[in-house]
Amino acid sequence: MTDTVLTGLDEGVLTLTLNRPDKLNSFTPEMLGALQAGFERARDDAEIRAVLLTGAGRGFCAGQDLGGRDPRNGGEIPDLGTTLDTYYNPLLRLIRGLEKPVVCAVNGVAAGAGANVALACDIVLAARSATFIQAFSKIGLVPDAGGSWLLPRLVGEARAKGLALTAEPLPSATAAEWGMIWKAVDDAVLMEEATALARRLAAGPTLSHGLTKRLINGAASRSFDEQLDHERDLQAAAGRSEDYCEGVTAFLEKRPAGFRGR
Ligand code: T3D
Repeated sequence: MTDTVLTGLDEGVLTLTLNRPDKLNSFTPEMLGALQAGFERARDDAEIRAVLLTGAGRGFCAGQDLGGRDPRNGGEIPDLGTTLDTYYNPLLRLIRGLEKPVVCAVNGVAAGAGANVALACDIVLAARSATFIQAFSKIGLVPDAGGSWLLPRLVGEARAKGLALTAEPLPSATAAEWGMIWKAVDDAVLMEEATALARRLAAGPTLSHGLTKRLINGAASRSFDEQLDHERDLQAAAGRSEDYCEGVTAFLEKRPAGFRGR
């Protein structure tokens, strides 16, 4: 892993920090590769029971590094479908498919694919100073990184189209009011709150958190009937976990549960 994404593992939480602050952490291929490697590590390492994603400096992420897309330098513009296939889509699939909670601490502006990577995380906290910008239309592109799927589901079609077509910055407090993110918090306490939340989740019943994420991620594409069947199947699996036995025992013994994530 390179220093464009910093990593740290503490109390079961893998923290991934986007680290190109002078360019508002805009994504280079190297950085996207490093981020993908971080999420693969989270998927494969049983010690990791939650991920915390954030950015260094005053921005969270300004999307694709446009320095690498300069049409003036005579070079060929890459096929953007190929870059999505190579870099963004595998990353988004990893984040959504990871059966462990992913908390995102949006510390400043989140634009383009940067906004949509944040929205793909499970619980998004944002600093009050942060804004979300569907910047794509400003440069003649369409929303990507899952945004065209996530946005209408999070905020409804009218607001999704408004955000995507105008590229107006949405303040984090409004994003929270609209249900686009979990909450907006004072800048000074963002990392404290996000870290505490990620640690709490990492100490929780990881298997059931993963199954819950699977249920909710897929709910929009299933009928009510299908979802009831899916709940039945996943509840049966959760009911066979060590953490379920521990949870019920702890309740009956009137003590806090000591979940082990399996
Ligand atoms: O290409 C593909 O593979 C397809 C995938 C596309 C996915 C996408 O994400 S497309 C959308 C790309 N992102 C944008 O269009 C956003 C561009 N940035 C901005 O509009 C503004 O920077 C912000 C609204 C995000 C923040 O504005 P502000 O005024 O707070 O900061 P700034 O002064 O514009 O930026 C600070 C520095 O970061 C500046 O560098 P400098 O001049 O000090 O050396 C600026 O150039 C740099 N920066 C910001 N965003 C990018 C960037 N450099 C490269 N790429 C960026 N996206």
